[in-house]
Amino acid sequence: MFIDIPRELESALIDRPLPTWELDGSFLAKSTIERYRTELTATARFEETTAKLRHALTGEGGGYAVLRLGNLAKTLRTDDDRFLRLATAFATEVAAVPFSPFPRWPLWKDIGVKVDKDPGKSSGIGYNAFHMDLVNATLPPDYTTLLCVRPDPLGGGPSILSDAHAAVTRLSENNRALLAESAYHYGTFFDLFGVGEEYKPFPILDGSDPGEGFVRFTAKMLERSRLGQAHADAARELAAELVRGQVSFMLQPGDYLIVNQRRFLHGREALHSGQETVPVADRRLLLQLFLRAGVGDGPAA
Ligand SMILES: O=C(O)CCC(=O)C(=O)O
Ligand SMILES: [Fe+2]
Repeated sequence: MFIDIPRELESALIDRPLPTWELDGSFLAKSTIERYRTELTATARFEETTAKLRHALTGEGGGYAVLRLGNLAKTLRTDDDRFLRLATAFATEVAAVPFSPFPRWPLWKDIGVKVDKDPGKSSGIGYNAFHMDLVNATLPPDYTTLLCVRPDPLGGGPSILSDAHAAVTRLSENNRALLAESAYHYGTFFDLFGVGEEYKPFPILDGSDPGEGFVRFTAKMLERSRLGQAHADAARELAAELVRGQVSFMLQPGDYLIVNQRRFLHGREALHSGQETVPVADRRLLLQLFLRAGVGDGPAA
């Protein structure tokens, strides 16, 4: 699931600066997607690399990929827009439209480290349990993507991933039946674009095939939502199966993790203790971008 960029593609990409992107509402403009595509499809080994990426995300047993953009990041600097444009161009090759569900945020959203925040939530320092992003929206992003600018300098915080449908097949029929009931809820829903309506309460399983429907789950609800006993127990079983099937790895600078939310759930182990001693500017930093599948027919919202 790790995809290297061939050397000749790397050097071609460094020599081919992409223009600034434009937005159409909260979606990347179609004209930008077309422009990036024309610029890059002519580049040696680009199509072969993006085909690998699509296969990793949607092929049998697949559901996530890490595109290793580290050499490009080093040459172009991760805080340079040129590098972000390339990452954005790769994202569109997933056959998806990048968008920002948060009207007040730029297309790429910072996930830094905040020592005062709920440790189990985004940018907290603790264990970030298995979840899908925007779980309580009727139409969550098809893909969530995380670009690593800086890993935890103290060496913590490996990413965790688990095949959600595989975990579900290991549950008892009784638990699966409970998870299919509209008995779950999580979080707040406020001022979001392109992800449908608030879904509350929702069923975790909706009976659709792997790769089609979501396993609409966040283990964070076990601590933070009031759930009935039987439904909570079934959700706890699912959380345990996700952990049993997990893979984990440390994102390196320039690694671009793309997760197909219809197949895999993601999370992160705790950062190393002592974050308060690390200057803010040196702490772990990721950039997050969401994708809506279905290119060609414009933004599906
Ligand atoms: O910090 C990470 O690696 C994951 C963050 C995450 O999943 C989120 O913010 O939704
Ligand atoms: Fe997440």
